[in-house]
Amino acid sequence: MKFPDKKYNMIQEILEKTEAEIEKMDPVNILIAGKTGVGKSTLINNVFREKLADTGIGKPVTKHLRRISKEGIPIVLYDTRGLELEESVQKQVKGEIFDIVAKNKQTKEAIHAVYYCLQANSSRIEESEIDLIKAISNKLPVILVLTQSIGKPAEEFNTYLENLNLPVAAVQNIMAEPFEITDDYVIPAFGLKELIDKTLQLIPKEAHDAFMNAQQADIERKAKAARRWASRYVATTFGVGFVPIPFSDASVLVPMQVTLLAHITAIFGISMDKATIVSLIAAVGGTGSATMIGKMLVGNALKFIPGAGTVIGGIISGTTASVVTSALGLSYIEVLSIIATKEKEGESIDLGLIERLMRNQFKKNIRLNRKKLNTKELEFGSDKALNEAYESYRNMEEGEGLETKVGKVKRAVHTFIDKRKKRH
Ligand SMILES: Nc1nc2c(ncn2[C@@H]2O[C@H](COP(=O)(O)OP(=O)(O)O)[C@@H](O)[C@H]2O)c(=O)[nH]1
Ligand SMILES: [Mg+2]
Repeated sequence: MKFPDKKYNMIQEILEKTEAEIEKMDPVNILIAGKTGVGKSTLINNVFREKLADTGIGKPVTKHLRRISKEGIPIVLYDTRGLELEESVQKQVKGEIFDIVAKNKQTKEAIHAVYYCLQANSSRIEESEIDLIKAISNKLPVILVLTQSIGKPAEEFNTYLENLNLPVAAVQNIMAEPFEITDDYVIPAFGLKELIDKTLQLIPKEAHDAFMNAQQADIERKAKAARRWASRYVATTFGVGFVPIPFSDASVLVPMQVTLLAHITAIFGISMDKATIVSLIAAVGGTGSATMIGKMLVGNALKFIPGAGTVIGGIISGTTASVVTSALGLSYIEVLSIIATKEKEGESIDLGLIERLMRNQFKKNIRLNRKKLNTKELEFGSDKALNEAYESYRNMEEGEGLETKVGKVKRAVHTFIDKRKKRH
């Protein structure tokens, strides 16, 4: 393991390692088929990060197929067009789909699954489309995605489809974006988490990490995947073989923590810039050299452990190291979940609040892990922990709002008083 020197820049290292990890991932490749206007782009923009249909690089690979990708997101999407046109064009599209499936087979761009989109308020589908669905299903797992699903019409269409007995792998009704019927009657979005679940069941295991990174419809699931990996990493790193180290050498923990944070960022999949990482690390360890960050992290952690008997004679045991590191990982995942949720909803993130939240969660998780370690092996929190983190962030936001409101009122009152004074 590389021993970090004083100039070691933890943040840069985390960013570089994360990028390298994502580049190393084999992308997940999905074909999205369906007539123009059914909701393919809306689906893509809501299931995957960064509004991929709008912001991704779309390259026409054939006349009717567009390959969509974006740097830093390990996914390749193939979007079709022209299926609504006359039969001769439909035949071309069909031919192009099969060509690309055959061409990419056995390569890194082999298509893993197909979302075949049909509008759920249709009454029937044409023979040619039925043939196409059957033909693709022979080669690849197809999920029939029934878009813009609304109540009864969708139910009737589902019954009609069931009777057709198509050889598809799964069917999923969705509403990718809230649908406004009137100003005060809105059908909320639904079905995307289920679509994520069904997709994960159909694509190969090797593509799971990439898919998890790219999707944004199920943030809890991202957090779970990250926790599962982190818990294994901490257990193997600080398990039986861990040699106790002197506190003054706490910086030897830094490379492990960099690996932890970089891998979490990579499997979580988040569009995060340097400023955010700086805030998160600064919150728990400062931004100085590795030696300093290492000591601060451990030092801060020890402060939060009531009656810490762990640094006997200035030695950090495997237990202490794993408490500190797992608390770091857990807090990081909780905060990433909040950042990802805000990002998905297009809301801004307050870095100051994020920093405070990271510190609070770290404190909380140190205590939690310590208690758990006394009784059984290290266990990572549940969705309850995640919900609590959301709750604290929301409270913090509201708290801020209240303060500024109070401030405004105060200022207004003073101005009023000042004016009156002047008048008299
Ligand atoms: N509210 C809402 N509108 C949708 C949804 N899906 C599609 N639409 C509407 O249908 C139009 C066409 O969808 P689009 O995604 O562009 O279809 P594409 O041609 O298959 O890519 C959009 O402009 C939306 O107005 C949805 O889930 N919710
Ligand atoms: Mg489109």
